[in-house]
Amino acid sequence: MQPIPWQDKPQNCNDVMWRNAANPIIDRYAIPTSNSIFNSAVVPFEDGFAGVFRCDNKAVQMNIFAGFSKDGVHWDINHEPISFLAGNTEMIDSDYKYDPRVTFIEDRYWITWCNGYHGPTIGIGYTFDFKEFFQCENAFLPFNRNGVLFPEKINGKYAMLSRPSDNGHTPFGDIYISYSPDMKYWGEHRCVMKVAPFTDSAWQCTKIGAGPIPIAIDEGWLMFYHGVINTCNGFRYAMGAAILDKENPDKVLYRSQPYLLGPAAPYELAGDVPNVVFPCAALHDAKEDKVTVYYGAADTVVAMAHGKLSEVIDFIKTNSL
Ligand code: BMA
Repeated sequence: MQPIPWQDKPQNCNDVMWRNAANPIIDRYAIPTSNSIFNSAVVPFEDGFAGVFRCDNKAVQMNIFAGFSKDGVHWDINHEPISFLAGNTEMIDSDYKYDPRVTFIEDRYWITWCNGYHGPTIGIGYTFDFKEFFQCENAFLPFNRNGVLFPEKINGKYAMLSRPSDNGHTPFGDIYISYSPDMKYWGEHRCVMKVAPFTDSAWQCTKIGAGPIPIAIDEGWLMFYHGVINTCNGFRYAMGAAILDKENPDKVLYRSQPYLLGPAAPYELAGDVPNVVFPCAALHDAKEDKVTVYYGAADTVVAMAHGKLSEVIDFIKTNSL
């Protein structure tokens, strides 16, 4: 397996997570049709990496595209969007696709995304090779966003985080978990985590949503997520993290009171939607004690942030809400 993309912490940096100096690693115009490429997901694949990328075109239509990389930093993104064959159901409508997540479970790569079906809900698909893709039943009724699968079955069932929402820019939102025996029928919906009180942790007081696929650690599941505050100039999206119980992930063990990464770099502060840090994927190496998060910046480009796994976990525990 390829080493995960990494850069050591700059000497003058006191933060737990730091930005890659080459950010943004994917430019908004990286394919001929794109207006912006952001909120995208990557996984180890063959002798490098593969990913599913949100590329909005210049008509500002949202769709997802496959891409490949040897080192996780330099990406070749297909110029045509993913076209799906019927998976575990007849072909279902998809007015748009955005904010993909990807994980390998058992024998294939599963993809979830925000699927346009009479409004946003959670679409599911799979691929074995990132060439041929299959679309399954939507997981939930509209409206829902931020569907994020766990990378393995929990108590014998597939598990997915999601964030019930509205048809617009949703001024609310908590994280729920649902279970499925077969990736088709979802139930046993439980609340995982709600927004924080304004006076305790204002950056996550308006809405929260799961980010990358949760990472299995000794303490439970490490879940990076985005938190939003509604300011006089609109929403501001930052990244925090929580640790969920391994067997019962609707139980939150720790949750970061301060954010781990907030909009501060120029490419996070300015773009099509200013002040957005939106994590959708993470690569980790437990032996090397490394985690690299991929995030969309200002709804325009893709960037990376790095941290020592043990330091991130320590930070969440010692700065827990
Ligand atoms: C959310 C989604 C994300 C986007 C964010 C900030 O509702 O649309 O794709 O990054 O808003 O605009």
